[in-house]
Amino acid sequence: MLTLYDAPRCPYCARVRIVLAEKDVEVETVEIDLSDRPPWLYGKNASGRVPVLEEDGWLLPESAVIMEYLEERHPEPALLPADPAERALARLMIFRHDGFTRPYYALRRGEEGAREALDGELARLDAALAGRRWLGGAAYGLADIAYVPWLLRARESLGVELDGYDALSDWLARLLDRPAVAAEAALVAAL
Ligand SMILES: N[C@@H](CCC(=O)N[C@@H](CS)C(=O)NCC(=O)O)C(=O)O
Repeated sequence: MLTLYDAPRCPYCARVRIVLAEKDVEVETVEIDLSDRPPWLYGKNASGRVPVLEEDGWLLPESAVIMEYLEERHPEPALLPADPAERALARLMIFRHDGFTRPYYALRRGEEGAREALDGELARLDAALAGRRWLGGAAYGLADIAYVPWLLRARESLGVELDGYDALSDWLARLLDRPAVAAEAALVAAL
């Protein structure tokens, strides 16, 4: 049995929640209060951060690594392309996610210039999606899941509208057709 140390408001945890739901993997969830983290969490992950996945005492932190682990452990349905070159490009998108998340957190902190920087990143994603249907290539997968938690939160709690970013808006609409992503959107709306 898998256990996920989880926090509803955490977008990194959302990545793992979405992958688990897509793969229909049974999981026990332990909700962590991020404003009052239990000391034992540091025994699961020295940084005290969530998400952490646990399987029979074996522990795995870091959302990007957890997503890859789940992809290999539960290969169906596939969330990475079969072709090695396409897989590498999907992984590159995930590897570079902080180009997007850095201005998102700067905007949350109210830093000057953050909105412009985030707009630049939205435009970059929009341009990428004008040329392909999904961030990782021809099929939905881990690259989309790696980004969508921040898009949902930017819309819901930072008032970031996607008007004017047509390809990005269409991508988000396609994502919201997926029950796993729609469930995350509902969770974000209830935060
Ligand atoms: N690189 C980590 C980041 C995880 C992370 O920053 N989680 C936040 C919640 S969204 C956290 O636990 N923050 C507590 C802290 O920074 O002390 C991952 O991808 O899993």
